[in-house]
Amino acid sequence: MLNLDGLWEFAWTESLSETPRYDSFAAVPGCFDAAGLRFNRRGVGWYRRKIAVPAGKQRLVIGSFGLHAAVFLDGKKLAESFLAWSPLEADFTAAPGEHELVIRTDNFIAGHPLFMDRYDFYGFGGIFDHVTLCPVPAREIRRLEVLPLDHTTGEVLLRIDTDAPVLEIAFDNGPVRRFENVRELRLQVPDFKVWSPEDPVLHTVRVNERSETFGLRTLDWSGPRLKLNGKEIKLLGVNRHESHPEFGAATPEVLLASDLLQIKQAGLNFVRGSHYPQRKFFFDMCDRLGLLVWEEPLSWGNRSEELAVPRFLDTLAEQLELTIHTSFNHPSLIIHGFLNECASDSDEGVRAVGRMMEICHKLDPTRPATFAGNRPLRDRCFDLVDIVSMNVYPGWYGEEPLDAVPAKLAEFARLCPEKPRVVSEIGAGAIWGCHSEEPFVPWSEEFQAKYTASVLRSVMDDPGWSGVMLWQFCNANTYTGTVFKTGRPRGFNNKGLLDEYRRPKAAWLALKNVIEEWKNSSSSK
Ligand code: ADA
Repeated sequence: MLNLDGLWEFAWTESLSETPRYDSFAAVPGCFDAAGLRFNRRGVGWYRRKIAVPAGKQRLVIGSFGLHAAVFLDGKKLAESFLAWSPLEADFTAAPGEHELVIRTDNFIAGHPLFMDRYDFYGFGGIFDHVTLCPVPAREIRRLEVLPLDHTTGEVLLRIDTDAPVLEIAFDNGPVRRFENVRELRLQVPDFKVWSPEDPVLHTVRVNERSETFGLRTLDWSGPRLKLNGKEIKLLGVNRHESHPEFGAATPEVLLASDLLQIKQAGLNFVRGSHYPQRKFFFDMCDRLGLLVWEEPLSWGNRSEELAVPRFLDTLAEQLELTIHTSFNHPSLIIHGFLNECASDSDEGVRAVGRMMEICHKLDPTRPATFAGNRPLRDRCFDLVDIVSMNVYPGWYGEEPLDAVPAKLAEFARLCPEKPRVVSEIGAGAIWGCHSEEPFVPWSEEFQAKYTASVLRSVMDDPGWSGVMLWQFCNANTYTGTVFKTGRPRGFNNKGLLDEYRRPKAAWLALKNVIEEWKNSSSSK
């Protein structure tokens, strides 16, 4: 595989129809509108370079991009996608030798099928992840999915999409076994070890030229509590955006790794990738750290009118399918999500959630699926989902005082008692460095710290909750123009437990202390 990251020629135009003049340079991966010359601007970033193409079929892959991308070889369009934050693949054959490669990305919101201008996170432009080129074998293994069936016996189901008549299969460094004309196989992983957050052991399986890493672990959501490897688990985690003031959504891997390490080291076991697909590096890191993940396609607060638009729904369904297939073998991925805070109290909501649930169940029977809803008392979709997920902000939005948080959470925990329930979002804003004395005022670090501790204690002490995902890990770029009750000072959603430069606020320390106390008290019981 050839990695094409590095220095590319760059052009900027205000519209898709203008001819680019490559009078500049840009780093790949990189956002073009996060900082510097084109900060906050909407337009088209053209990336150009020469590549040496070998003989035979090739596949160019862009790991992640925003918001719309197209790939051109010698001026001919090979592929185009609106599935922002997902990988984009372009297959081609060309005469061996040097060719001109252009990746055109734009961050226009108008006309985008999935991204709307009122979303509470910034729609960055650029190439967010690696660009690679690799040869495609004639009878390639197009897809190799490992479904862990039983963590006590090590049994897995392999689903293989290929035209190859003969399959040579090996686990880890074990012996190669030969199979003919099979597409699904139940096999026993030799010398298997179970994957868990405490002991995240990975296995590999190779089928012909393709190798996949996976973990042996099972999930059970048939009763009121979520179980991992047969044991009840409480998910304690954060929501996280791919966001940084300088790098935008193209967060460097060193930063991504440090974010995930901080989450793990704080004693948390969960991260929700809000509100779009996550990069491979993110998952590789979570697999190895033993962090559990919720992933979802791009969507946010969609109203019933939007849920009735075929282009919106079809594109969402397409991205959900791609996301499930792309992340399938990562053991850290335990929940498929979609349609954050959609109009789940409407007919359109019921139809849209029903359609997405069908996709999840069809493609992946091994994981539960859900959407994060924000209208728990009038939701009409709870019957459809595997886990009931609630985004609730008592004591922040609305009239309740901070002290009302435990009672409100206890009330929500009683909804849908037959299914596992999680608080998929909850949080309060704070400006880093803004302090107050008791009684704590909103926006101070102390108010947020008290809020966070109260939320965590309420969820940990209540067997009705299978988990909580605090909103949010760190401050994230959004729009200053967004009108919300309590505003978005400085163009950031300031509910981060850390600020946008990952400087901890008092709430981060409070969180670590509460978790420590909880772990000590549970181990002494
Ligand atoms: C919602 C939404 C988040 C964020 C949050 C907030 O729950 O899902 O993306 O906007 O509200 O900060 O108000």
